[in-house]
Amino acid sequence: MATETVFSKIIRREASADILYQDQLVTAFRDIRPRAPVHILLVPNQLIPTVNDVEPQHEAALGRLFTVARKLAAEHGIADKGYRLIMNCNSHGGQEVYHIHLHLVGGRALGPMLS
Ligand code: DGP
Repeated sequence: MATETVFSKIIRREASADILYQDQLVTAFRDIRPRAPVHILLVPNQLIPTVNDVEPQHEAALGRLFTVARKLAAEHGIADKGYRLIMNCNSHGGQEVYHIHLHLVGGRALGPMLS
């Protein structure tokens, strides 16, 4: 049984967050430590700890992360200049919260990803 993180509480609205979008599959809210003018986290409502735990039954929710990311990028005016989508996995990947999440980061030039 996977251990819940604060993201499950945010999804259930038991912990505060600036929620920008929610449906039956996914929730999107602003990152508490933004690295750029736009920094939004998109999470499946169901707890999946890491990408290593992804199964075919998760495909609908994971696909939804991208359609919502696209919508939020447009709404925040960063679609044309561009943005970065990042999903970290485990410690070497820099994952801190073990409930998978897609970072939508933009609003400034981000430079090379691996440096
Ligand atoms: P990662 O390193 O990929 O696991 O990113 C975790 C991100 O989650 C990090 O950028 C900070 C953010 N974060 C951690 N705790 C909270 C929280 O309680 N609320 C919000 N909004 N963001 C959080």
